[in-house]
Amino acid sequence: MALVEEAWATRFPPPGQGGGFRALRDTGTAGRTGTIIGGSVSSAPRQPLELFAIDGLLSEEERAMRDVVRDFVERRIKPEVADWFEAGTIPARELACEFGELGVLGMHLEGYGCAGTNAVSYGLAAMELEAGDSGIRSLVSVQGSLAMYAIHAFGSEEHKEEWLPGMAKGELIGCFGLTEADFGSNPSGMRTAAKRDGDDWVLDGSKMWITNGTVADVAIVWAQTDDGIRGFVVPTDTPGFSAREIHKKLSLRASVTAELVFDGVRLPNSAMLPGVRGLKGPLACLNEARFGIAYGTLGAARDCLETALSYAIDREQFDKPIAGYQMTQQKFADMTLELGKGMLLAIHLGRLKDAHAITPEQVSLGKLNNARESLAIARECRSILGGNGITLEYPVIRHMNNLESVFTYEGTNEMHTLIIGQALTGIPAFR
Ligand code: TGC
Ligand code: FAD
Repeated sequence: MALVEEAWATRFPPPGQGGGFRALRDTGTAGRTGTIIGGSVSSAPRQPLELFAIDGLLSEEERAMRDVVRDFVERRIKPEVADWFEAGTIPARELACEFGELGVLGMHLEGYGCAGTNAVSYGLAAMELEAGDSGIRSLVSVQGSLAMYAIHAFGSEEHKEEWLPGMAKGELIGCFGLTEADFGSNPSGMRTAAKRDGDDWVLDGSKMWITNGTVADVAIVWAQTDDGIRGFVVPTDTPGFSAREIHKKLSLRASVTAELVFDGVRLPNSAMLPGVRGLKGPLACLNEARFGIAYGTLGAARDCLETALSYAIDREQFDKPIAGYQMTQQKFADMTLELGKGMLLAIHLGRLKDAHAITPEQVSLGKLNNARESLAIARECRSILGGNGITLEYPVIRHMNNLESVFTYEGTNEMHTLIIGQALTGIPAFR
């Protein structure tokens, strides 16, 4: 059983039935309702999210799962990721298998070898992975939330049995091709097309900026057909399929990004995802990944903030720690507020998702706010590290550069602003 699954299987009582706040109250750590714990502000440094007592909002099993992933990231990712980033390469296959053992690939999906956790646990895992590196979280979220989710939600039983168990183990890697060079924010204009030829489909076109593209065994490709946009399950060894890695990136360097080309790729009728037609298919997959990003970005921001805090406490200028200056403390207080508010929003969205009550607009609130604020936190932390802030000796500029991609992918800041604008006014302003 994968580690995450084991933690989940422990099945501690959910909040309100012995876990969460009630457990804290019963053990006397939360004080009585209406009382304020302690009479003064502690002079011992505290971590930002501790100030918000976030752990009290999580069940024991959610905390246990988060800690399993955090431990893996500390041991396996953090010691190596700066070198991967500098080299612009990752051991993707090796990592995928390790993530499979950990149980985080498609962890919120039910059956077919997936762990079947709740949405909050999935979000917390994304957060811990992105505290390592956004590129590492991307590997996992493209696999689970985009490629596996598309098959799980819209695939035939044969698709699910053929692909999902191997993908959950990390033995098979997936990618998700929606964006094209000329159609990013507006995927409805895509030119990649699948045409009928007898019983087969023939796929022609290309996709751009595809995470995991050159290491994938299977690509979920969205294409125009006579019947509107449809999704296709494309084994990457099919003749006519090729992938070319995109180099010279200054962001998401510990991630594989590729262009996919389809040159007369012949596919059987059964390659089409039968469960959805139209742009709502890929957009439904994006809801899953955007939800994970609302949590994930906070992991990168938390790592920046913790790094900057410890740096500022140690670093002396004018004979005292730079953390002792009011302007630095204002920066830390403001960043902690944004991190904590982002976390409260993410947990709220997670609870809505677990209650099957979340809407796409609400996912946009999380993606927009948390990507934007995490990027702002990373930039501020970079300045606190001074000259040291520009080297890979510290994780901050790596997170900062990565978050530039995260700000853009899965819907840019502007697209999510317009989604929220449409929800508020009823007027679409995309065109
Ligand atoms: P529009 O006319 O609004 O909608 C078309 C159909 O889709 C439905 N719909 C949704 N369904 C599910 N979830 C959503 N979030 C949905 N949003 C819309 C809608 O109801 C309609 O259904 P129907 O039945 O009427 O046909 O479509 P539009 O062409 O006006 O586009 C709207 C817009 C701009 C919001 C959309 O195109 C968009 O979100 N653009 C951004 C594209 C984007 O996010 N691309 C991401 C590519 S994948 C990626 O970046 C992976 S990064 C790696 C990683 O994740 O780590
Ligand atoms: P454009 O759409 O050209 O946007 C450029 C600018 O114009 C943005 O600021 C945008 O907000 C603004 N703009 C566009 N339209 C409007 C408007 N109507 N109103 C106001 N402003 C507007 N895609 C996939 O399908 N699969 C993947 O796995 C994947 N992985 C990625 C990995 C990385 C590292 C990156 C960088 C991208 C990835 N993408 C992937 C693509 C990503 O989703 C797109 O880059 C993103 O959707 C934006 O599209 P674009 O780059 O074409 O920018």
